[in-house]
Amino acid sequence: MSHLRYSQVTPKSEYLNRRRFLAGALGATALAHAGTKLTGVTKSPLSVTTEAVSAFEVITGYNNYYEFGTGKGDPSKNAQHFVTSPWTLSIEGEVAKPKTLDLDGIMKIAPLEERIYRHRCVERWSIVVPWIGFSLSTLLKQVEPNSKAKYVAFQSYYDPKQMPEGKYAGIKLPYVEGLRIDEAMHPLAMLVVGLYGEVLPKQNGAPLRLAVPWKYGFKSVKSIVKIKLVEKEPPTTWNLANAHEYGFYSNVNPEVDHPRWSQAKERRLPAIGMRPTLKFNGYEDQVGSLYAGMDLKKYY
Ligand SMILES: Nc1nc2c(c(=O)[nH]1)N[C@H]1C(S)=C(S)[C@@H](COP(=O)(O)O)O[C@H]1N2
Ligand SMILES: [Mo]
Repeated sequence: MSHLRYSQVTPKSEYLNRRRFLAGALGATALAHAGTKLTGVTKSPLSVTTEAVSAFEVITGYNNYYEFGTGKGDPSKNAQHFVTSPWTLSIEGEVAKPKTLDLDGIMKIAPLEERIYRHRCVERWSIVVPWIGFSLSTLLKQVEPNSKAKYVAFQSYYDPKQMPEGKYAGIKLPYVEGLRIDEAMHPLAMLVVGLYGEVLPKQNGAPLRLAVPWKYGFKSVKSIVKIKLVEKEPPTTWNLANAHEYGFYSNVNPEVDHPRWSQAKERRLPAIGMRPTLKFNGYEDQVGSLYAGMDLKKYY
């Protein structure tokens, strides 16, 4: 039912007309919310239900995406001409059935679900996002990991021509990330193709990004081109940049401070005031057992 193809989504012109009508009635902000609508999306029980979803303008206007600049407003400004179609995703490494997928193939990995997740950046801001996608585990099972597959490595797209600001980012690109295989197989770990009912905006990591809601935001890698099952813990961008400040695990934890600031509190954008940060970002009941017996100060 929601095995959507890009060709099956509501024609953009029709959607835009509706949006223009609303924009006329409500003012200019509604026009910013004019992406390609995704249909046949079901609501997932894995959602946060009690907290208010952050405004579209906040989620799409305040971003970290260093390939397009280091300022929070840079990605929404600089990523708009980024070419995300055609796209090729390869899933390879320690698997029985490696595959490469185009955009249609990516949209057909699994039925699309809306999941409202908290997103907590290591810099102490947070938002609540209605992501659209499916569990990463669905894709991993399709390629049949072998017994050597202990970790999953992710790689972002990088093209200095399309991403000229990346040269001044101060981090090594392409952006790379990783998860332990049991973390990657956890149903909360999500591959994301949309938000707020629409195809993922470029500044949020189109066409495909990760959302790992119990970890700091930098684990949720954007514009994914490669997923590789590997035997050893893979290198990760922020750990390479500063191993003292950013570990491989990076689970949200109010009890483990960043060397330069406390992680006990956070700002829920656009508010200024601070609220307490929850252990595993509020997902302890679901994911706590993954880390049973681990020293969370050592494996930060
Ligand atoms: N490729 C890539 N992925 C990335 C980043 C980045 O700079 N490049 N920034 C990370 C950080 S620090 C955060 S907090 C989230 C931000 O996601 P958002 O802009 O959709 O809120 O993306 C993560 N994924
Ligand atoms: Mo972040």
